[in-house]
Amino acid sequence: MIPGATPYPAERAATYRAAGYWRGATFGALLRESATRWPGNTAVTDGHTRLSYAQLDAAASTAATRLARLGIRPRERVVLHLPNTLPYLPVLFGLFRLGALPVCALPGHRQHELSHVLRRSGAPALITVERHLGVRHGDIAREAAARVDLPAHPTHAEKPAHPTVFTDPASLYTTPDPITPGTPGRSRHEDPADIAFLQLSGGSTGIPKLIPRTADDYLYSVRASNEVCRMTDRDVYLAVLPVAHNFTMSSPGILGTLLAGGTVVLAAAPSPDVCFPLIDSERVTVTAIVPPLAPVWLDALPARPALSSLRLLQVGGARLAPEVARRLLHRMPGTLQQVFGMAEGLVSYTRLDDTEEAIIHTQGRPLSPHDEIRVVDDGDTPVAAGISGHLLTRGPYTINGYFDAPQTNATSFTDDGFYRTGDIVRLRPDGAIEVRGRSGDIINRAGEKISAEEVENLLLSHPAVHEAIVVGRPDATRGEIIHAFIVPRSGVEATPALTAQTLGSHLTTLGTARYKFPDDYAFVATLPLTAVGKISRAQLRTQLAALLTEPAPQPQ
Ligand code: OOB
Repeated sequence: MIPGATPYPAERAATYRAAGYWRGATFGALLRESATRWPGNTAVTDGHTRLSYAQLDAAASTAATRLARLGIRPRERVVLHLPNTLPYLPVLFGLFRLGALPVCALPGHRQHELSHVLRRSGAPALITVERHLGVRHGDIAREAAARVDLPAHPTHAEKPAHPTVFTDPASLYTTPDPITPGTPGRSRHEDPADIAFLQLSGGSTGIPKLIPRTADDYLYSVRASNEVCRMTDRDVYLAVLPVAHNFTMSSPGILGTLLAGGTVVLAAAPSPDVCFPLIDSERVTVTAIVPPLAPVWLDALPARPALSSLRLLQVGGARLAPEVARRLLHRMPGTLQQVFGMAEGLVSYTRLDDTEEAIIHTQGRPLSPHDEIRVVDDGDTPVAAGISGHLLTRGPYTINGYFDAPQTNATSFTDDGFYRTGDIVRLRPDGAIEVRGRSGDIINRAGEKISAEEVENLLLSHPAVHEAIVVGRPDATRGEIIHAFIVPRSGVEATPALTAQTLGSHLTTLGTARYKFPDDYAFVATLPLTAVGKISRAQLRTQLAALLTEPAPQPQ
């Protein structure tokens, strides 16, 4: 196994193989098999250009060959920082076929996040586009790469000192390649039991953590998701959220669609004016959104028979208010499905034939009969049935450790291998999960997971900031927004030296993803402390709640 990854214990691995969950298939082989069964079906389109399965298969092999010629080697990590555009799939599968490990960065990531991810993964290369929707991704990536030093190579003195940035992903597969014909669908470098790629977590320790997934575990979750969602070769899946995200990638997402022989449609943006015409013109049957998009889509809902092809609308990534769920169920065509998942593994779905009550009020049941669920109190003791507690889980597609992070792993996993999800849940007698909140200092802003500590560290790097504490504040549309409490250095007044604007510019200079910027600031003289002298986020949240419920001062 690739160093830095924590393998599944042998006994559990044997159980998952015996149960037929882990079948020894690889990502490269998945695409080859679908291309053999459905060569002429459209595999992927952005609404303009189409690639059939045969074309996508050939494009992936061409990309694998070109990437190898560019110096990428099996087992090397390559950061993929691509928006939802056509090249995503040929490049992703090209890397799989080469036996290199894609590291799926989110399109919203900027210099700060990308440099961390490059450093942590040891990736010698990053693939992005020069520009997309007005953002200069190429510049961002080059700046990120310049911040990262690659270890000197013992024999190749001419090896680059920093990761290499590629900004023309389409050129990796668009013109025919003489070496391509005959390229095997499954490369000899792809090992189904070893790490095939890395996803990123929102992170609670200040840096995005790398989540190593094997083809065995991931493809099992995709196959099982296809069963739950009843995917067939007639399905058309609209990728609204970034393809890099676990929800879009695998629940059942683009991989489930490709496994079933269906068509993936890539949306350039999640807005109704982009997505609704695509749903109608491509006859989309399944799509997935985050809760904050639900009211936006509902408000824009045109008269029927528009969107009439939709049979399944999935909502997940953050808490869906029951009232919004009810409106979706009654006003959107097709069935509503709540999806509670995490890039670390566990995915829970409401089933297509669940009662209306369960679909509105629960986050469904775990995907696999072998998903082990524990709900425990602060001391790791299981709580009584029906009581809320911390959700711990392990199973056939949940990781056993973050990549190369022994310290984090010591606290994020129990001694017997359960992952501490950080979610507070209640288990109903019917086995359904109700997500009540989070225990960690993660802010869930419109489905984006933001580490309070990470934003605090960024704010603290401003010379005029003495202390910075960031908490989530309830918000009607986005679930939570980011509220920062700032203690200026003595002698520095909040204005003009330190304002929301100067801190915003500071975060921009650092290259921070926009979604991590605080929505609101409070400049204060001191912060409340806990009994042991730690800054009390809990107390700040209470202060904030009191502040928000107080009537606004009336003008005299
Ligand atoms: C998905 O994955 P991540 O890794 O971005 O975030 C995981 C966390 C969960 O631990 C939970 O706190 C929250 O996001 N979450 C939900 C939720 N779905 C995710 N909280 C309440 N209700 C839900 N339905 O977000 C993800 C991965 C695969 C499928 C779907 C979502």
